[in-house]
Amino acid sequence: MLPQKECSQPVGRLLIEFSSQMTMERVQRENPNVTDGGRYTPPDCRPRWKVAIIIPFRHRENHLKYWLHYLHPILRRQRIDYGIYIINQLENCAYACSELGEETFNRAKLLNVGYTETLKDAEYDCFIFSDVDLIPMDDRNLYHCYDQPRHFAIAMDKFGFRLPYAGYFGGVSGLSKKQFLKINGFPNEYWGWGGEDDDIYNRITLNGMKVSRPDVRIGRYRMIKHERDKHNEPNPQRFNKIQNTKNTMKKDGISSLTYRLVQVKRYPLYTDISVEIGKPPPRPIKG
Ligand code: UDH
Ligand code: MN
Repeated sequence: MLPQKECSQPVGRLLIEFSSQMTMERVQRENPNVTDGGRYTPPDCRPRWKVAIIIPFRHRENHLKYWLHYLHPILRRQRIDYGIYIINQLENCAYACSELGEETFNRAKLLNVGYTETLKDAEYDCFIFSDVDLIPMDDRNLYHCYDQPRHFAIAMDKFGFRLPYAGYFGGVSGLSKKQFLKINGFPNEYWGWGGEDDDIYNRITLNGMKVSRPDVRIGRYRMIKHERDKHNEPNPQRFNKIQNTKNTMKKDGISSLTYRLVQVKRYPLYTDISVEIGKPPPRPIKG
């Protein structure tokens, strides 16, 4: 079995831009060797890892086109054995189907769902969790797993191509199955924007692991510019919650995950896993 390094044939720094119009037809035309559901296995070598790439998702169809346009060729050059999955947060239509009735977004819970559901599809042993709007600017940033949990998106344009703080673990990260289970997966109780990535970072260090990162010249990313989404407002509880990871991580995680699978749909370049994940508990009323 050849190690991944010898398989991969990266070209280095890439030109990433979002000004040209992108269509799914074009992306499909340009990626004929991707098989149904967004799967690819390199024909010429046997990679060490089988990688599920998991994207938390709601109403970002335009970003997804660019993501697929850039990532499929990169992953192919990297000789990754992979499948692409978007985990789409849907609402329970028995109660509210309108845009207005939509519940708060929950990124980390969707990622837990992704872990569980992709394992039903194939025997993945490596899970890469990527925001839909983040594109690597260098294909030497290899999308597989490492000895320690990996943080890939260390130098994003929106943070001036630097790590915003030492414990930052947001954007794109990757854990082997073993590493993921060791930290009981991700928290399910972070509703709205922020904090969940810091909680995951805490889980990693509290369990005696440390984060591995690429060289800062290689871990560069562009984020597609966007406004804050509706129903993903900053979570005011996040500062308190990340102080408590030590107490919460054993009960809140992959071991306590509940959701309702609505549908799994295989498209040519990705698999759509649509789920209902509920809503935040009612805030206690202070008297
Ligand atoms: N996501 C969705 N739909 C949503 C919310 C989030 O798909 O409604 C996913 C998506 O994969 C996204 C990720 O969750 O990339 C993270 O959310 P985000 O992109 O909103 O996070 P970011 O840190 O948010 O980029 C910063 C808010 C930007 C406000 C800037 C105003 N100028
Ligand atoms: Mn974003």
